[in-house]
Amino acid sequence: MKLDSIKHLAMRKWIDDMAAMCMPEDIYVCDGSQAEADDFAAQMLRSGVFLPLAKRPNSFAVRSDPGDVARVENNTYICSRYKKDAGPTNNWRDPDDMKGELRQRFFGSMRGRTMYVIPFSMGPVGGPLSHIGVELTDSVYVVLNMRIMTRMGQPVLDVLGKDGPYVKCLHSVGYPLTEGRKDVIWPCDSNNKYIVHFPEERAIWSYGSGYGGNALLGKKCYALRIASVMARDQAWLAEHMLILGITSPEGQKKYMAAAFPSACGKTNLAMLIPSLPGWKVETVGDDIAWLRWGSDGRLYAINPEFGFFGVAPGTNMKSNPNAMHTIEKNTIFTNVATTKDGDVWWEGIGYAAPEGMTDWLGGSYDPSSGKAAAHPNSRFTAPASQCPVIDPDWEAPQGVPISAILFGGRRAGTVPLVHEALDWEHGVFLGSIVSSETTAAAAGAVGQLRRDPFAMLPFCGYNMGDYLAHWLKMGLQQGAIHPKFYYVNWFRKGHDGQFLWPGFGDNARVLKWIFERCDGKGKAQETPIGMLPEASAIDITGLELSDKTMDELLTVNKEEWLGDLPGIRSFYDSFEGNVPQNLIEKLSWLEARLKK
Ligand code: GTP
Ligand code: SPV
Ligand code: MN
Repeated sequence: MKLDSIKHLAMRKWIDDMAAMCMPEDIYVCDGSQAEADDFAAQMLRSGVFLPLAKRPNSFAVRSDPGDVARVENNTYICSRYKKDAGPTNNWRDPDDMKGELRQRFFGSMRGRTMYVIPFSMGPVGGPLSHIGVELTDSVYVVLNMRIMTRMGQPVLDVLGKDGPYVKCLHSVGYPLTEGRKDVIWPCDSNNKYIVHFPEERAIWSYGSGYGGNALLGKKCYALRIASVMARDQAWLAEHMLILGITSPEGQKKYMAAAFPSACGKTNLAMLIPSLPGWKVETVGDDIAWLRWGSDGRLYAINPEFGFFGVAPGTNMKSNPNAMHTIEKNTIFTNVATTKDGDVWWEGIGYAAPEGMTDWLGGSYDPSSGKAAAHPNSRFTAPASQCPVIDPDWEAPQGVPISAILFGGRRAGTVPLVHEALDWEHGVFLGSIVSSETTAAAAGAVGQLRRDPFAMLPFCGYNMGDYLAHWLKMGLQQGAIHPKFYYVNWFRKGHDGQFLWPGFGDNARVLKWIFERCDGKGKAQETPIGMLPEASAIDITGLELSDKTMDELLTVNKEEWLGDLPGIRSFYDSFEGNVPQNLIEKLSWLEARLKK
């Protein structure tokens, strides 16, 4: 579509201004239609960026630049007016200084390319909990991924009308095609990445990367970092949470949300097939939840996304068959290995690597090299509607009512399989002390333990101390029917270094206990850290788990917990008085209980 099709004059002016800076050869407004997407895909096939996959209709594989494979937290900035509003866990720069520096980067950055205008809605178009954004990008890969991940195109412009509010998202891969410069498969400026948020202006400027959360700006940049600020201002919550519906054999259904850090099991839990007969899980979302109190006092959640940008390695017909079916067609694979017969492959796909594979770097795969064929953060982008267990209410504009909120992370020790908070305030405390070992979802070392409150450490668009205060305040809402809070850990290891808990479909056994607890049933005993299931309360029929293993999974090791407290305390201290007093007192309360 031509730029004239935009009736929103302020938006036109913004696009003109950004184009004057970035100097694209052309501007194109995306209508979001299938025909348009087909044209783009054909263009990508012709240029060799997309590799066709004979085994999967309308699906493609893409290899990124090896220097652009994950989110870059060191290059991610929250440019609020005051440094204090970004807090100690975010990189901060003065917004004007940063704009000045970025203008130089964006100056002429789209030369020789088209600037695509992507109007997108986070949440069902026009829904009461939905919000709109417009991304300007010089990457067709981004356009095609955004079309899967968000509701995109003309219907969004229609909702905006002549003057509706939207978040301004500017993205350039930073690889202008100036005279003589040839395009490459994965253009980027990998040594000069900037993922920058201006929360007061509700704007995002992203430069130099084409990968995932760095470039698909509706996802982490908007739906978490900018939305968390909107949510603080407007009394709602923008969270790094999956949403699932779970139905008991008696036909009773509850919805649960769960916050786990990146690559810690959200997609898997959201689509799990319970190993317990008669139980059913359905998916509302796998990564992000926007929550708000409903008029009936319950907490309602929507999934603002339209697709899944899921971790490929480890996904197989045993661990996550629903994901495997979701990605049978209409899927973009990034940084996986490809097979001779036109399919994809990754570590943990469930069968041996076929002969003659090409690895994620484009070389021939040598199994004896010890190197991975797929990048550990290789991903699939697939429409949520293709998930065989997508929840019938996954697009309900008002959301689904949440009965339980789970926190979790990768902890080899200390944290038991599951424990329950005593109340909302204790629940917020549990969320605030989540810690997890780092994964390949972000550039940097893997396996390092860090504190990651609410799995939001890299995604909170303001001071995390204020964020915790916002959570406490949300609980004070008059007439609110509070969900219950849980802290789970699927990743506890035994002395042999093996996971103690089978995980995946067997996580339903823990969900069952949570379900029962929400109904005032399910046996629990009080411990210093909260309510733990009695050993017999977790249904392990059909599992070969020794009593000793269950014991290990469900004990509170006071020494280990006491060993964790100094780290929590110094994390709290780093906020220089900005962590709510109630939480600081909860920490002393926990210490006293552990020492008793
Ligand atoms: P992001 O998309 O980065 O936010 O990740 P995510 O939280 O959705 O993680 P995902 O479900 O994709 O899982 C990441 C990795 O953890 C995959 O390799 C999974 O196979 C593995 N995993 C998921 N659930 C479990 C579990 O219950 N136990 C074990 N041992 N591994 C799991
Ligand atoms: C995460 O890192 O939590 C993701 C992947 O979900 S990305 O979209 O790259 O942020
Ligand atoms: Mn995520």
